Amino acid sequence: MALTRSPKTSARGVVQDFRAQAQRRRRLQKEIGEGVAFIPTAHEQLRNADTHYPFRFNSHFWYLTGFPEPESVLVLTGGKSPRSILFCRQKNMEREIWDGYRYGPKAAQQVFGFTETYPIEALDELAPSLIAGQPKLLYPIGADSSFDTRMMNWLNIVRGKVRSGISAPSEFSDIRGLIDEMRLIKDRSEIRTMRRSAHIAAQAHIRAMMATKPGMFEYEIEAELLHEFRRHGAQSPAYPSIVAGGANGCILHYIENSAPLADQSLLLIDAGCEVDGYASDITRTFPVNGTFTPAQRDCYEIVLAAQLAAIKAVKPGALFTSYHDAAVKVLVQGLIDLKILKGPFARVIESGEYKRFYMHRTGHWLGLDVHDVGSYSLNGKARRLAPGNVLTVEPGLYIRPDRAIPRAFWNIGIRIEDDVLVTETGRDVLTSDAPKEIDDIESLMSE
Ligand SMILES: [Mn+2]
Repeated sequence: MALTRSPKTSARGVVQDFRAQAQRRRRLQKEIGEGVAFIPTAHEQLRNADTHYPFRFNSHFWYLTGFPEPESVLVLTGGKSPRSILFCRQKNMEREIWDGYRYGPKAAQQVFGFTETYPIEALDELAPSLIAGQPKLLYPIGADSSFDTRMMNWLNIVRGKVRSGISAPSEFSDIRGLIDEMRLIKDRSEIRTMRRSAHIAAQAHIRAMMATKPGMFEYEIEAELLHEFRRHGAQSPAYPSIVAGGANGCILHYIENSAPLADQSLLLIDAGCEVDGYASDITRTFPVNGTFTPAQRDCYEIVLAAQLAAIKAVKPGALFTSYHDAAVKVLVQGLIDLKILKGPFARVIESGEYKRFYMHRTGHWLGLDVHDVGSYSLNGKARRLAPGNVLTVEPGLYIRPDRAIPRAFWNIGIRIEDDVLVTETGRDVLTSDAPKEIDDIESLMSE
């Protein structure tokens, strides 16, 4: 029964360890210095009538706590006597019978290692005293207008006491900036979870390839993905799965997944799962009937060569933009070779003409958010990659019907996407279990 399980054991029966989160809090407290930071989790969101969407914690809050319940706020103070304080829901037998286990402040303090915990109802009363005397106040400014309003009320209560010798903060800063910077470099515990997320998603793509036959519907393949995610313990997809047959593959964010799969067409699947908060993000494109047509093969080989060149450009010290540039060069040369674009090469690059067929960037940071936090540039210049960065590498080609282009190329939409960890010496492709070489795909699909 849910009410009696040990608070240290997760719903999956795994004994949980929150030392990594405690260590992140200590690092952030050092960054904060003299000051106080408030980091609330997400709100529960209504779906319709009285039904909620499944609760998903705020990623920053989760990164620093691992605490899964709504109605929780983390407060950190830095300086000489740092405090880490959690405000959370109280135990409530009645609600726990209906909705499930709640830690309550006492168990939360013991399991998660906070210095203090209080019921969430005490926040309005205690917040002004936590703010008083601090020179600096940090919180996610503007992220949630109801929290902004509460924060200003607490601040004004402190300001109202200035004549009695209490000082109010004069410096205000968005706490997200400091946490974003930390989240860019994944620690060992994060890398372990991201490998698991990547591995499960790769298995799902293999299963989709094996299940696909002409005449099936896109949603049938989506169901295979979802079943594979869930049966390995992923809590949910990391984002709505894109299962796009034929022309739908040229719609970048196609999520209807309602069309039948035609013989001789391609199927583009962009799908990843979320494991303990961490996203994987894989795209594979393969022929519905298991064999590439010559035109599909020509285009696929270009995208694959572009992706391999881009992956090679991912290494510590390289500019973030360099792997995109590497992919574009291969794609442009390929399109010129196929006579879909007219050279010279330098002019096509310069004019950006290729953007008709390749209109997005080659990747993004990956982590707790599928498009993870962290800036891509510093002082107006592209950031340099560092060990611990995780990013996606996902070039593509999308050819819509156009009388200037041979009909065999129409409605070919191809993207190949892997998740890549930057290491001390180069890179580690976390999603390499999902086949992408033509021979490997065709032989898997002929089984
Ligand atoms: Mn992606």
